[in-house]
Amino acid sequence: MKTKKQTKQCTGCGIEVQDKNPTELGYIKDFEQEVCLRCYEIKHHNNIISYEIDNKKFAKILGNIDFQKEDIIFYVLDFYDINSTRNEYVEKLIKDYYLVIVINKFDIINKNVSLNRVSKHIKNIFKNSELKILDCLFISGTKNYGLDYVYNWIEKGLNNFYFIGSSNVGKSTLLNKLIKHYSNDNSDSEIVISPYESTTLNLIKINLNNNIIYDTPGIINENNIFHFAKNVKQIDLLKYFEFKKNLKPINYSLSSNQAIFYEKLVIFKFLSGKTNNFTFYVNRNIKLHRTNIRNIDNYLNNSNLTLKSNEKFVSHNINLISGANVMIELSGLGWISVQANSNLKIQLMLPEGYKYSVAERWI
Ligand SMILES: Nc1nc2c(ncn2[C@@H]2O[C@H](COP(=O)(O)OP(=O)(O)OP(=O)(O)O)[C@@H](O)[C@H]2O)c(=O)[nH]1
Ligand SMILES: [Mg+2]
Repeated sequence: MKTKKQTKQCTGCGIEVQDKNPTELGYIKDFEQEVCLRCYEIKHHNNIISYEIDNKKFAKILGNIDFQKEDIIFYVLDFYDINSTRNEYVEKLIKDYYLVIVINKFDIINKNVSLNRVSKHIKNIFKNSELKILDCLFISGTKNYGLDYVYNWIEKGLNNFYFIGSSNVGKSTLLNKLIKHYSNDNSDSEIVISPYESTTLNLIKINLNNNIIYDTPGIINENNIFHFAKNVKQIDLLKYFEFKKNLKPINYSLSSNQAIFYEKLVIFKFLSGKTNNFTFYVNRNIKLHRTNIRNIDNYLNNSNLTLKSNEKFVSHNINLISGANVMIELSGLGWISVQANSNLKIQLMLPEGYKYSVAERWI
């Protein structure tokens, strides 16, 4: 991999390096080093040094990109969190340019999921947007699914290519894989990736077989439940949200007045209706617990994951008519699918400000 540098940039995150202050981003001891202290720690010790990172800077960096008409943007979204990893500001910036939607992390779901249904869902999501969508790809950067589809676009053009999307959707992982699989260059330099937010800090320009590709910093998805959650140490907290294994849907046949807890982060209450099946697609690290609505207070006292102390629950009612077949989407917590066999009243207890959505069933 070659990066052309005007000033010296860290090859891991793109930040301009400096040798003055170890407590500021971009620190290197000596200018021969390729990566800054923060990237070194992530790469070699799986440790994040916490710095003040201004998310607004990333918006500015993206806003300053001088896109050209013939450029192609890969708009990367996280399959587990398609709605919340979309970003209104970013979509305004890229609406006049050609883009390919890349739904990453497709490995988290069983392979026999119907691609037709998922594709239809994506079309529905974007049906009212002004984006100039050329294609939609389902891929997995970590498991190498669909890399060819991405590279086919790159191979075709003399354009610049940009990988854009919220923080943590896997842009850098994907770029590293493209370099590893398709580059004729033997450099072993890699962009640093991590499960922490804001890993990439600036544009990183890469020459991939004479095609110019840019990795970009991602804006944080503030709606992810992760931001409302508290655990003893930050590192522990992350473990609940990382995907080491794929999703295992959990079925519950619930009677009215039963509730499912996602630890102490979200409560799903089935208020009324005939006994009904509900399928919860959630990261295995988050434990679900079923109880009667009457026991809610007892349960809330004994949970590992809780809301941050200043957060409180707000209730939202969802009424489904008999025959409805929907998925409720919770950012960072996956989906609940319901086929209503009678009229159902459901209540979600969510942290204040946290948004959910309901869509026609797509899995
Ligand atoms: N399960 C799964 N995890 C993935 C995939 N791609 C990336 N990840 C994980 O997602 C996390 C974020 O990956 P990055 O490549 O650093 O994400 P990014 O979009 O570059 O993030 P920023 O640099 O913060 O904008 C890491 O823990 C990756 O291992 C994928 O296809 N499947
Ligand atoms: Mg990155």
